[in-house]
Amino acid sequence: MKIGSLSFAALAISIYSSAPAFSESINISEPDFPDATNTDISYSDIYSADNSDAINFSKKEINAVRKANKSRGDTIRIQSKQSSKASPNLQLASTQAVTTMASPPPQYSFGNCTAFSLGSGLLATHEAQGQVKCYNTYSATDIKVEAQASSQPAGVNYDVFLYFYNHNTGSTEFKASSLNTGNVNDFATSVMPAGNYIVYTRATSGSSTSAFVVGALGFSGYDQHEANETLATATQVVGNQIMTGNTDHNSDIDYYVYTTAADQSELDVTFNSSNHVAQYVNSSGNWSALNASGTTAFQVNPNGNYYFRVINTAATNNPLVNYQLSLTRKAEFIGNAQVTNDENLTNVCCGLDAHSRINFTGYAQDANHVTVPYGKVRLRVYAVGGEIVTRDVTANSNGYFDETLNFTPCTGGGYYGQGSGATSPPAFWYLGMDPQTLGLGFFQHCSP
Ligand SMILES: [Ca+2]
Ligand SMILES: [Ca+2]
Ligand SMILES: [Ca+2]
Repeated sequence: MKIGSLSFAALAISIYSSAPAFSESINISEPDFPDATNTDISYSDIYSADNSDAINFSKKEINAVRKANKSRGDTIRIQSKQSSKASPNLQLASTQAVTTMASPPPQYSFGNCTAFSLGSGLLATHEAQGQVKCYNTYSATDIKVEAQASSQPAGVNYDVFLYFYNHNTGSTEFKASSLNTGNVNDFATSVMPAGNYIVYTRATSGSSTSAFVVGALGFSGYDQHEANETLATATQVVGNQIMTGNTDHNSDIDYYVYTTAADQSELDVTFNSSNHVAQYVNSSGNWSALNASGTTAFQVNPNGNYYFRVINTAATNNPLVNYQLSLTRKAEFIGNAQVTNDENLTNVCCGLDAHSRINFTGYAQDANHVTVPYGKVRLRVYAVGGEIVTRDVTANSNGYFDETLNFTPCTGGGYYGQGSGATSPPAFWYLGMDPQTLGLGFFQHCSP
């Protein structure tokens, strides 16, 4: 800060006990804009085990995808010239609010910035390359802010930077930037605390007397993973996780990056939503829709980063509709396996006897015996007469399954089978994912 540091520090201390003067105007100094690009993102090749679709994509291709994605059309309303020059309304805390933590910071004016209302925009120009301009806006509640510089004139590259003005410290805190090259739209998105937000535009390359649009939209119905609008800000996922989210507005995009473990060779992806589609990058370097139903098994490399994204497909976006994106390792074991029979037959020995059916319950588990949501397990019954009943079961979102297998009742009386051995029917009725440790024996009860 230039001059506001001391005076504003005093202001901050008393902010909830006495109202700041309406005319209080803060001058903020121009920050050092972070110019880091997203080229340090590493990608790994991904293969779909379902269709052997080899997918190779380069950083360049990813950047092209991101650039194309960023040309989407969020529009903002342009403020009238009159309203853009009006002083922001101050929302002053009362004396009684001194102990209320929920009180938002007051709205300030900033002497070297142009105020605009959140949800609207201004027409602005950059007349010289390298020029920086400042704008400010405000929200009395926590909100997801998307600052943008759109309708950039031909031949220029303007960039946008989004900051939060911390009224306790008097400092501006960097939140997001958008550095797309060329005169494409720039969107810088961040979830913000209530308070004052500073937007900068910079004529990174070129200039023009023609106006562009600068402003910011605010979205309140965001999910816990926001703001994840770019590959660089993708939500990190490891192990076995279900990511539940929504689209807070029509153009909300949710990026996720799954990092495989050192011993991982498969990534299982399941997606559920009535209003969204999940995508991954296909062999052409383009985003490709994931199967709408069921699980897609991708062959992956260890220690790789694999990107997914979710977008709204409903004609009218509904922030109340959640999606579920399940990203997991392969199921390799069954945990807490339980096998029961409700035919009220008499146990004959060391196992369970059944006449025509057996019920299996348990949890799908990965190689580390961690529960796998939507994990696939294979159940198998060996009945007398050489009958083998096999069923592939998909666990639910908790990794749990509950499945009954039916088999042909036998006649002739007596009992068949015994509870040992893993591969010799009919001795072994149930073959789990790990026959060495999960073997369970049963007897088929034959009617006279
Ligand atoms: Ca740009
Ligand atoms: Ca979202
Ligand atoms: Ca998002």
